[in-house]
Amino acid sequence: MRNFSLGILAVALILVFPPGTADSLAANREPGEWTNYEGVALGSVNDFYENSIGGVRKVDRQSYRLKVDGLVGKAQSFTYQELKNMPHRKKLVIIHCVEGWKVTVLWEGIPIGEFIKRARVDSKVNTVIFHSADGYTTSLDYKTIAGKDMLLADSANGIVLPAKLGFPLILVAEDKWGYKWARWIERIEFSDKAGFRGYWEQRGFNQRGDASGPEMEERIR
Ligand SMILES: Nc1nc2c(c(=O)[nH]1)N[C@H]1C(S)=C(S)[C@@H](COP(=O)(O)O)O[C@H]1N2
Ligand SMILES: [Mo]
Repeated sequence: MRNFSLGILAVALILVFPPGTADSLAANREPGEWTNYEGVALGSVNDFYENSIGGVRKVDRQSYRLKVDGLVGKAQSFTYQELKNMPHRKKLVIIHCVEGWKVTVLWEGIPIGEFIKRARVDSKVNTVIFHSADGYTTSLDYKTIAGKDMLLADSANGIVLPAKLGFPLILVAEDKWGYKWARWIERIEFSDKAGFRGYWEQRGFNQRGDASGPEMEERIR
């Protein structure tokens, strides 16, 4: 009788709490994270595999400044509060890392066009270089980033961008490999140095970084 009841209990527990269901995934989400957007299931900010060059940075909200400079008519500096007050847009974009994982996230942030407008970018500019608090750098072609009006996101899945994902700002480098998604951005440099190679690009990763294209540079050996 006793073994029988235990058996029933075990079956009942498996029925109520099946292993590896949506519920156990949801339990790993940060409080307040959206799970769906316009019918699309979102991943979680906790689905990222942490692999930063110098570990997660904790950027101080009060002393933080975003510098926008280089070949511009008027260099800019923004506090966190000033960034929050700028126009924001939402975009649903999947991030793909060369290591083989991807996450679907609803990003919200400031379109790069807002910075281009305020800084009055020079016509000689062909490259945008991102400088991050951990010394990381990466660059994107100016026409691509301006054409897609890429976001500098300060929010992911409806919550404030977590430190792990790059608080206060991550570049939502849509259609580009994860290494183009600069996190903890503290400087946006408008440049004419198309040959500038960032941290991973110097180590052989493809300069264009198209997620549909090669991971490694083919010409550099
Ligand atoms: N500042 C900074 N940004 C960065 C990185 C980094 O090390 N430092 N890593 C890049 C890489 S390789 C990826 S895939 C994405 C996500 O990084 P994660 O794999 O550590 O989550 O952030 C990108 N942005
Ligand atoms: Mo990556």
